[in-house]
Amino acid sequence: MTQKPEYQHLTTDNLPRRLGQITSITRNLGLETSQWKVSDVADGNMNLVFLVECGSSSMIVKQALPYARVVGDSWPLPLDRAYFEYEVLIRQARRDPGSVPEIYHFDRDQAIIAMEMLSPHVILRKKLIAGECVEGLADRLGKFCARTAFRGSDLSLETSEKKKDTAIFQGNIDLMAITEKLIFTDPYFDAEMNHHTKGLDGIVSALRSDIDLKLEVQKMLLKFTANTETLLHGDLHSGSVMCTETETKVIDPEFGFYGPMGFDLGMLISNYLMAYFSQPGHRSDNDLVKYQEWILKVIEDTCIAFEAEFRHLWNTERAGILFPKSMFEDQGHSSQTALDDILEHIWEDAVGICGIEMHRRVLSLAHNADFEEIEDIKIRAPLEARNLIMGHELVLKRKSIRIVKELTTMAYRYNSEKHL
Ligand code: SR1
Ligand code: MG
Repeated sequence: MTQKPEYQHLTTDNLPRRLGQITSITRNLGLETSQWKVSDVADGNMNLVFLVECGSSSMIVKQALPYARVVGDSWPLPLDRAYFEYEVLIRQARRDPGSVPEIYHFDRDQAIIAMEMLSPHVILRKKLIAGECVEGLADRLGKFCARTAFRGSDLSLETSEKKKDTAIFQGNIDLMAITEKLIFTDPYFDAEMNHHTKGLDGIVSALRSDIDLKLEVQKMLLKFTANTETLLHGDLHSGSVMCTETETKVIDPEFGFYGPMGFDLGMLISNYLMAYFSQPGHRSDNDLVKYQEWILKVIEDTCIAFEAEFRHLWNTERAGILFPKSMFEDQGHSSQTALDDILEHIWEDAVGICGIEMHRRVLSLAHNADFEEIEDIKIRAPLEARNLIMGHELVLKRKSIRIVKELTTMAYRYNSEKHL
């Protein structure tokens, strides 16, 4: 019996030797490994990422480390997160064709995924910080959230497929535990890895003293742990999206899990809101107003695209175990009230998640560059304050904020208020 080679992490030096005999890779890069140019382009919190180029060909090689890159080996993590990422990517490619990079090679034991190099795409967060617009962004991601939410749910899947798939993703234990801790728990007490900008102490302490807020956050956590409505990306922030001026792709679904249908939409809106609030730290008055208006319009249009696509799929593809046509249309009964109810429930969850994500990116371990790159903390802290307080209002009022316009109007109001 041949033994599987032991896990070994890739380096810019050993990568050509390690991958140079894999046909699906050499088909793209060629057999002349001495000509391969390998660069370390890791940028996120978790993994190794290499760009491999040969002439006009290129690909991305991603490898999970046995720990979280951002913290080091004191925080061990399973290599199998690469397996979950791969499994999500192939489902997303099926459920929303063209939305994710093409995969060339996957090695579960070595935790390696080799995939299409998206070029000249740039991480959306960088574009938002630089004040760049992306045509079609809202439509693309609104549809992505709707298609993956609907097509991975009991509205679409046959019961055995859904249950088997849910069982597979229940194995992504450690990454779900990170979300449970860093997103839903740590921001609300003085946890070890927390940090926040000087000047925010008063606001942070008020948030942590608000028992109603903590209760509502924990109710949302219960939904995260107990609802298996659909397969989610699980980490759909603006660092998990890559764009050109006109094209948008989604990357990095290693946090994939079965959970509430509003989760990805809520996290995405939250990251747009943080981009919105942080803008005064990145540009002058001249461009500021126009660009902030564009971000709010993206939020509104994303929700419009989500709803339109979800309604379309409900009417044309509803073949799963939930709300079967045999109980409604086939008997001449409309299912539109049920659809309205489901959309309302998705929206309520999205608003709740949105508020919680706004808290964790300012209080917990993994802050985002939108605020962090504002070096002057006298400018940064008041902007983060607006974000924290609006997050609070979103969590508590998520049942009464009925439409996206109410959310963007609220953001517009906070953007002109002084909370510090
Ligand atoms: C240690 S991981 C911290 C965060 O980075 C990932 O991108 C997720 O957002 C996670 O919560
Ligand atoms: Mg990531």
